[in-house]
Amino acid sequence: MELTLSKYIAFPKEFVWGCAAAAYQVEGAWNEDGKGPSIWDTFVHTPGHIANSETGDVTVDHYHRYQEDVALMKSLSLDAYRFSISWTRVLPTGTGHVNQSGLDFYDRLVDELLKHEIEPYACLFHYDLPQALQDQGGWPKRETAFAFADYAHVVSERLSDRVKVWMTHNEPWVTAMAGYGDGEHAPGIKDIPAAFKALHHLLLSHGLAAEAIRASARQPVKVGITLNLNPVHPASESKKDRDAASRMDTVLNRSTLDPLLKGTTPIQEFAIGRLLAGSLIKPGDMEKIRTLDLLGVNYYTRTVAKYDSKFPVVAAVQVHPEGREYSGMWEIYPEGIYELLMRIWNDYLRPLQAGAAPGTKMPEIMITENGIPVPDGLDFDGHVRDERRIRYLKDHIAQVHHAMDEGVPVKGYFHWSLMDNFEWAWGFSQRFGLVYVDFKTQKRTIKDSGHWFTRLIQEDGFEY
Ligand code: GCO
Repeated sequence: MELTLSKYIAFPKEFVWGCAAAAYQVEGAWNEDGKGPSIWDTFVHTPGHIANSETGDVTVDHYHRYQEDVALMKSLSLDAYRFSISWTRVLPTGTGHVNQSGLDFYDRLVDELLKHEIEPYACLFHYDLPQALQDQGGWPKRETAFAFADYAHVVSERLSDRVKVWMTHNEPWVTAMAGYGDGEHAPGIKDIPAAFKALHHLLLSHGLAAEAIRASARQPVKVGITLNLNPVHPASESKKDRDAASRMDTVLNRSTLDPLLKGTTPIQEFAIGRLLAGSLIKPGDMEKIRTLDLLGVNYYTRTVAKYDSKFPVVAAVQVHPEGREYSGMWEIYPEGIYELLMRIWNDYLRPLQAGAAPGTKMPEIMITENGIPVPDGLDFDGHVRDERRIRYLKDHIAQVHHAMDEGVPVKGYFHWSLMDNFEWAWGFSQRFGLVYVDFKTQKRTIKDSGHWFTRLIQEDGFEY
């Protein structure tokens, strides 16, 4: 009989435990109180883009129910809440006229969080570009980066007396590649050169916004970014597949990590990059991009890559190995979060430990998203017995702890997500919350995983 000795996994008292969400996915009120249309409002109102033609018009109505939701966060004992700000609620056309009612909502939300001793982590951008700016070219256009910096200034001026931690972007790679590359996300454009231009301008806008936030901040602030990162494994040990995995890693991971943490870009390793680099990257851009107080890592799964010449740029395709466990969207691969943290530490952060050159101070590192979509439901007694999510949490948080044991200074973990919400092209079909939402009645019910997460936070650890 195999004896599996359980062990207690303990975290430092100052470790930050939180949940993450995003404006378009939870707020609703898509056209209320002066808010302008974003590309997601346009995208979901165009038939064929979203499963079951669902929209975020109302979603979980956080705009009106934020006090109830903050009380839920308190009951979960969260230390922090990572939310995003809707650019068009603040600047309806992206530039110019400031909608004070929009800023007032975020004022109220921040005050409610602080009243409940929950630290606000404000993310300025989570996919929802103002439609008016997309009409002028969107992220493939360099001017958009400067408009973003102006937006950052407006928000920082209003909130930075209370908000100490700022993320400029959520997953710039997804914004660029899913929005302008494969078109799965808004604005639904399929143009690979445009996607690479968008990625560079998104990273440049991070640097410009960081300057703007710091310039208008009314107290010392941390400015970070959150990146979607996956360890990439070859589908076989063949040279073709190993080379395919290396190319996939360059496009998926190094395309954001290198500029932000090394001040270089690997895109010239590809023909498309060599074609674009000269006109796209202006003198001084890479220095502007290389500024980071906090690196947020969004981890869900690994990528298994197989050589396939049919696929442009990387000549590789993601495959899904047999015999593995899958959730509603991905392979479940807990060791991947350990592998990823070790890679970031060894390849990017530890070399900065000395903090030699200006602007190369080693940033803090946090897990800013991790979670699993499973088809939860209410049992007869009103409970949501989401054991799979509890197992996912235990396995992944144990791997984070393993990386910390190996010296990686992880400072926090944010679960994706607080509540079930609108999962982009998947509509409401994928539930990620620690809190179950009946989308018809808006009734919130804390799932068993939410109760487990609360005990973890209160006890700073768990039996594994
Ligand atoms: C992302 C986003 C979230 C998603 C979550 C689950 O990583 O795509 O940050 O908006 O909802 O990751 O897919």
